[in-house]
Amino acid sequence: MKKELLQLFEQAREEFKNTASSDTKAQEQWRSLYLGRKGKISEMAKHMKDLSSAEKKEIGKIFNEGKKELEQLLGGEVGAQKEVAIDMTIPGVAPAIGHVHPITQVMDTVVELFVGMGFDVAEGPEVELSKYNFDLLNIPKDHPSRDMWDTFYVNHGSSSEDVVMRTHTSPVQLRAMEDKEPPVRLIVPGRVFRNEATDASHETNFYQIEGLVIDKGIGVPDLVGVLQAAMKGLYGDDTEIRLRPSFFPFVEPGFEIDVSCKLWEAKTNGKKWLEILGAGMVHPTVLKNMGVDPNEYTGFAFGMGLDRLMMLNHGVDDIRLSYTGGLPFVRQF
Ligand code: FA5
Repeated sequence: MKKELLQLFEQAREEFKNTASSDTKAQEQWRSLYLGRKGKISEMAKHMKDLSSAEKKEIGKIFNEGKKELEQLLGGEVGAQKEVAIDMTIPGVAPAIGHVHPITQVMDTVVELFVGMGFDVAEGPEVELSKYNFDLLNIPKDHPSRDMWDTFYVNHGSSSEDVVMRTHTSPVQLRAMEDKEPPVRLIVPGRVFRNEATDASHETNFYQIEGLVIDKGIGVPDLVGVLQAAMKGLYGDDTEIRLRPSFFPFVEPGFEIDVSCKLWEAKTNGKKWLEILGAGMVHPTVLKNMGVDPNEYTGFAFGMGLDRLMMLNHGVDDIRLSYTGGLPFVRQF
């Protein structure tokens, strides 16, 4: 068998020499004839089992060395890999799987927190009628308070109604109440748009989460209690909030609410307060526009900037990074 094996290797070498290196088809035929699974070398290997153990040792060595040499003729590793390439037991290459964007992560956490306090989730359209974005929220046309929101108007042809990219999530308060009766506890996450100059903390496209609670006997302490619980849930038990008087046409009284937590203090070298939301008691006119009797029911509402929460959570110092679509940014979270 030794002689036959050596002859076979010699024959394979000779034949390979006569194959042009550019003729890949001929090379593949040669590989299949000698090195293939049913090739001449594999066939001869089947007779190894009939040999004595001393012969097996000697012939096995010649066999392995010869086979390796032939594989190297094909380009060493490349030749060897051709056999490996059909090994069905090799684990596949795992496809790259993305993950949830950091702003969506914050949104999910906040929604979960409020759902835990008994709130339902509502949604509304991003392209909105001016009626919901402004009029029903006690912001009449031509009233200076409309200028608080730099609005993108949508050119939509024939209809006489103004159509806007919603400037806040507040219009969903009105939409949601079209088919609801108090008591309600709603949370509205969503994307909003403003035609404003961008900087490190302002984008033209950003995310808010709206809250609306209407019931009998609701007052400012309820607003404070719910928001304090939410902020403690997000940033720990030693988190504080503070209310500053502010004006929003759809609430009375209205507040800006700042949060103070260890995370923010550490990030800003001791700066205490970060503004994150607007809030207040729902204005009686807005309650009427919802079909709710303001003499019977009262309520509170708030609108929180989710981008700012994400920036606080991760120490991101420029909001614009969130919207670059850049993988180096997104992969950090
Ligand atoms: C509003 O949008 C009101 N609708 C909030 C509200 C709801 C008040 C219900 C009362 C009752 P404001 O314009 O302040 O308010 O925006 C709310 C939050 O959105 C801000 O505190 C801030 O966190 C965030 N925000 C506002 N403008 C931008 C911007 N350009 N880029 C990123 N975040 C912003």
